[in-house]
Amino acid sequence: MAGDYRFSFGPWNIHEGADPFGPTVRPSISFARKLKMYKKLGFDAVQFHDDDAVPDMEKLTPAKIRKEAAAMKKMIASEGLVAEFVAPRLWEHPQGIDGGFTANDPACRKWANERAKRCIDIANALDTRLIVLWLAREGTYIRESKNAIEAYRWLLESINAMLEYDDKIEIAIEPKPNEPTDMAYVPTIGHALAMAQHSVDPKRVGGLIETAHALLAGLDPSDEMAFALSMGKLFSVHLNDQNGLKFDQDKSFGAANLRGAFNQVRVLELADYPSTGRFVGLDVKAMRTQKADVAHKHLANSRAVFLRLLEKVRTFPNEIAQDCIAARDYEALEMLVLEHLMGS
Ligand code: XUL
Ligand code: MN
Repeated sequence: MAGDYRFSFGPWNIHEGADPFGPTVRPSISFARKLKMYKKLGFDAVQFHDDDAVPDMEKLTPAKIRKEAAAMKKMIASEGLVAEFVAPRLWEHPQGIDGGFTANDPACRKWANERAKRCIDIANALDTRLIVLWLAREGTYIRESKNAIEAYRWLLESINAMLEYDDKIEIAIEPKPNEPTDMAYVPTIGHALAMAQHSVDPKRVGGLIETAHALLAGLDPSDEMAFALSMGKLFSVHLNDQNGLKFDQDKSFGAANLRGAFNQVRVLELADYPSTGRFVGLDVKAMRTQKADVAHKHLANSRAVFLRLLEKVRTFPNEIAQDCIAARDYEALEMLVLEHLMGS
């Protein structure tokens, strides 16, 4: 029972297992084969980086990029899938080495703004209005290397340029406090939504909240979601999990903190998230130890955990909870939650 929730993931979520300390451990799976896995795993939409949709786009003219993106649209449609969003992948290109939108070199900033326009062209061809900005290298390794005031202004100018390039697109900023940079700009949803309000079209700028990113910022993911939901600004989520303050783990949803996962499902349900028409995105990685033929289980498992927790949310004894709240007996409420999660 999926409720009315619809799920998405990105092709990078089925991967070869390389990490900073070791090479790949599984063979690559072609994009066409990955697409065939989506429906079987219970997913309806594909999250794209611009160059997932149009590989080698830097070598192509804008017209050719649009043509290849249109071919990709046909390919996903033939599998019964839609595109959820497109995100400009600035962080792998040499010109994005110091960040793109906030690079000190004006030539790099120009490149990033042009690339963002091509990303919008791709989104149009894929028939999605949503652009995700994960601001990977927009930040610093050492604080003195940039003027942060100037950098935030450049970032806003880039967001405005995107909104002005296309009056239909929506931008979801995906905050993350660190990694790959030491200190990232826009580390929380509060920063993202403050920028949104200062843009030329605030209603078209919102956020995508990833569980692990909120945890890395020392914040509660469900409250981060609630903050955006209270303003109608939660444009997507990246559910996953994170075991404490370390590298961005992208563990399966609920794997480290099942109660935390319950609260994320609860807040989405409280806001009737499916009625917004938005997708529940997952951003999960298989463990490096996983063998190739079972390196997709983390996706189906994360979705299954979401649906089990949805059942827990929907069967939660709300009346008893209200009595506990009225009596301000939060110890009783705590036990009620734990008993409910453990089952009888
Ligand atoms: C990085 C991350 C990205 C974005 C998409 O931490 O989460 O995969 O979600 O660019
Ligand atoms: Mn993510």
